[in-house]
Amino acid sequence: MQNILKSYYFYNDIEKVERFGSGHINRTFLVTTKKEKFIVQQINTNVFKNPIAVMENIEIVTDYIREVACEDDCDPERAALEIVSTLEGKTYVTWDDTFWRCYKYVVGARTYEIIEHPDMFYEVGKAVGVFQRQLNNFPIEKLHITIPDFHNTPVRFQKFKEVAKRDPYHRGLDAFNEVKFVFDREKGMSKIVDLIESNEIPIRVTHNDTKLNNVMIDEISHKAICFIDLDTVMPGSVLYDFGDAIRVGASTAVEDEVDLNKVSLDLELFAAFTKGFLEKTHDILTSKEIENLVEGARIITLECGMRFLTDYLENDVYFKIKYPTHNLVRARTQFKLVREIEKNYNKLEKIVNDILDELKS
Ligand code: ADP
Ligand code: GN1
Ligand code: MG
Repeated sequence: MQNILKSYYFYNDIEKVERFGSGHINRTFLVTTKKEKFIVQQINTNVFKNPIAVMENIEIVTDYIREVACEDDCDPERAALEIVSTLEGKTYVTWDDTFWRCYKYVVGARTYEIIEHPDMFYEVGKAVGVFQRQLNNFPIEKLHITIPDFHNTPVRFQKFKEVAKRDPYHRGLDAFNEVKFVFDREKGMSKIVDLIESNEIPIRVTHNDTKLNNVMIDEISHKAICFIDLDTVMPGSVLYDFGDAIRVGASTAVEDEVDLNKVSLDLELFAAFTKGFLEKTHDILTSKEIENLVEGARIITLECGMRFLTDYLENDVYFKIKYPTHNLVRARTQFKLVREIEKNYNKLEKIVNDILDELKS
């Protein structure tokens, strides 16, 4: 770690280094100096096989947001994540086989694991919409595909099926109900991929990981400042960005809640987010995209649960865990939410349509 930190101009001013955040992928440290704070991260190269491509994507997207796309309601100082270059002027630093980077800490803001008030989620909805708006004219061909088929749900299902059949760690019996839950929903899993392939919905620049703890929220105003964790910015479908934010933010419990009675989908939160999101995007999205927002939430929640379950069956090689059944617990909460979305499907679609009618009137 010393060797990494020595690559940065603030090395001699460092007062404290501590582990930080609750992301499932990277190793994150908060570095406090006399004057400023920084986030120093070891990129997970098991997940990101080409970290240089990841950094190139982040650099061009954040530069674009700051320089081209920051509208009047956006503070250019905090509009986008800011990479801190090394003394040699590089966006990353390597040591042995490890790969590191540094960001400025977004001042006066923090992340949340659970929404505390509908107004807060309305602001997050606006932030997902603003992100989409800001990158609407971004030259998408400049982006690297850093994880192929990241949100290709049928491809994820094939992987799940193969692992479930092989059951290499004999965990399948403990997860019998969850494995069945996924198999029962094979039909319909390819809806978004099919819409993309038939050109019925467009490919856009998307974040692909819009869960709540990837958005910085102002500590005083509770407005959403900017998205962080831009590792998965890639060409994709806006349906996943909408859906992934709903998956976490409209849930009444945290992603790894053990007591499933506490896990449900809060329709008021869904409405608050959707209102903010559509206010910013209704004029740029196609009607086919808007028609499929609820399906986007259902599919991404199912996909995420299936990914947790696959990882459980594979003995936890992808997501960080705190105890042996952590991934199984996470899969269960996701499947409870899928059931909730299925149960309330018509109500959710009505919420979307009512908001749209209001915006158009
Ligand atoms: P992971 O890919 O592991 O989720 P993240 O980039 O999301 O990694 O970082 C983990 C956590 O660290 C975030 O949820 C957030 O709380 C915090 N964090 C990351 N970057 C910043 C930043 N620039 N400013 C403030 N906090 C940050
Ligand atoms: C991971 O990195 P983090 O914790 O923000 C994962 C997402 C999942 C999410 C589930 C690169 O996000 O795809 O939806 O966990 N990121 C990657 O909480 O796989
Ligand atoms: Mg994260």
